[in-house]
Amino acid sequence: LRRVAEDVRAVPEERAPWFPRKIGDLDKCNHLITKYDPDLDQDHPGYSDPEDSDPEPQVGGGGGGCVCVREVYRTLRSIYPTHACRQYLENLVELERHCGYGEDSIPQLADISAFLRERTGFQLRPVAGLLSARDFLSSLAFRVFQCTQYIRHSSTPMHSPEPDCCHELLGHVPMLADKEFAQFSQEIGLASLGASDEDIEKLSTLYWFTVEFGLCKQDGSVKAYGAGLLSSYGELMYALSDEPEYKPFDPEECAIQPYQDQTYQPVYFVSESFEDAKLKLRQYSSTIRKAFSVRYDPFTCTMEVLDEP
Ligand code: HBI
Ligand code: FE
Repeated sequence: LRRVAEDVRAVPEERAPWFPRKIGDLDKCNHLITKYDPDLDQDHPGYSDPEDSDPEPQVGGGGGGCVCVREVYRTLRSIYPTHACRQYLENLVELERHCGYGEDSIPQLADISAFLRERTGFQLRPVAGLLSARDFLSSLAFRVFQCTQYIRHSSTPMHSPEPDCCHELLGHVPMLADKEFAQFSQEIGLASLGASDEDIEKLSTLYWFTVEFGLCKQDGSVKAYGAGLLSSYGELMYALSDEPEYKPFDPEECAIQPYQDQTYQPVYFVSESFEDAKLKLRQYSSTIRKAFSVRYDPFTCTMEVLDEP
């Protein structure tokens, strides 16, 4: 009997992993991973914080600025005109005008979410920390961006090991207000639904080198559109210097490029345009083996699943 049970288990799993089918299912996409634990990781800026001291202010937006946020904003803002892509700059100005972006305030998540909805239909949803790649990517399929609200440790204003609200609001939000980029982001999400762990890993790497650390050509020079770059003064300067290696964006190659999150990237991928990146991603996604295809219905906020076995 035991042998039979083992034989049965050896049959490859046919069913695709669970995935959200309606926007409310995102309530179940909340698996946090503790990759950077301030209690255990000696390199974490919060490592030596006494247990019972005041934690960093858990600002849910809407508060006055703090010294840390002011420094981050002021420093980064000064190099955006030369380092950020055109779409980023245009949207940042809009966010400064309409959503209270600036060095002296932390805008409300709800206001930014309303702004994004009007632009691209993206909405922000608060999340407590780093999510599993599967959960994080699947929410993009619904044009939902899971957004942290805490602020980085004040001892390291220029760096945070985990995504914090400076990274989300300064790195991601202005790009999510661009139609072409929003479409690109959603399509990574759609490709991830029901994908194998191996394909999630590849899509995650693709996400890393585009949405987080992507560069693009613009008016004869190279500019940044990746959120990891646009929220890190040091890496933004480095990425556009002559130190790192550049490769033309190719999803196949990008998806298996080794990366690390401890220091700057040794290599960056440069897209011709968001339109071009989107078409290449689409071609790549069509090679991911899945027994079904999905289509998002924006009227009902549900996934239509086609050809399901
Ligand atoms: N979780 N909250 C949150 N924010 C991110 O930016 C994020 C995440 N989980 C995984 C992730 N990013 C990426 O590194 C990819 O694995 C998708
Ligand atoms: Fe990010």
